[in-house]
Amino acid sequence: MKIALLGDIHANLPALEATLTDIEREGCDHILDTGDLVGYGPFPNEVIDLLRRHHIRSTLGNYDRRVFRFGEKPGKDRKLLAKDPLKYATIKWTRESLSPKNLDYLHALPSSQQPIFGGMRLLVVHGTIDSIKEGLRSDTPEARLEELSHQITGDIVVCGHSHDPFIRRVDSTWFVNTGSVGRSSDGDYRAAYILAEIANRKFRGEIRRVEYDLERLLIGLRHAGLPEEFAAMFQKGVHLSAVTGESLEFQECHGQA
Ligand SMILES: [Mn+2]
Repeated sequence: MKIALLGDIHANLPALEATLTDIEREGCDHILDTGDLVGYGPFPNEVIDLLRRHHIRSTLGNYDRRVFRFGEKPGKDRKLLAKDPLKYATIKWTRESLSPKNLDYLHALPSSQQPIFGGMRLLVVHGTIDSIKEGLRSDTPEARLEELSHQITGDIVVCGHSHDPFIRRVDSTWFVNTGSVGRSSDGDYRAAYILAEIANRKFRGEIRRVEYDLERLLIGLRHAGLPEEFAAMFQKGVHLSAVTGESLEFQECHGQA
């Protein structure tokens, strides 16, 4: 049985479309999503519509949650604006752009899923069972994974959030991070997902990277009037702080000259 494990799409429609084409070519039986459907990208409605059309089972991510909570507590929103104006900009824009139907869809996403495939129990979360915002990485100490493995009953933990794809095994538990379909941060703009095979209680996984139409994404960003830093982030495949750090550095150098 082939299963595609993906997540952190972040409203990047061209990346999701290219990934689904690759998944179809591989002939997957199921697709599971670790969440963060929206945030930063200019296609939140299109991404949710496509996921729904393909009956992809999504999990709640921290951006999904922040978007539907936006406006609930004005003090919290003001705090976000002061601390992280770019994050605030994308949350506000996404909230205002989403159709009521798709906002309801985000609201109804489960914070975890526990499907069983080929006799193996999966636990799908955005971060970890402890926190939606805990990002497991390829270099997360093994002791932390061990600790988490003792808290669960599953055979395979499928997570996202860190945008750092990996497949690791600690004792008898597999930890799989899907990486990010829409907003990779390892310097390679391409989409990432995991192609998994489960048979006779055996798991095998492969990290896939998929090219997509970056230009179409950049045009979408411009049309939406989203901050220019987002375009640089997607284009370079880096974390947002890397491009804002760069532009600050540039301004400083410029100032001195
Ligand atoms: Mn996240």
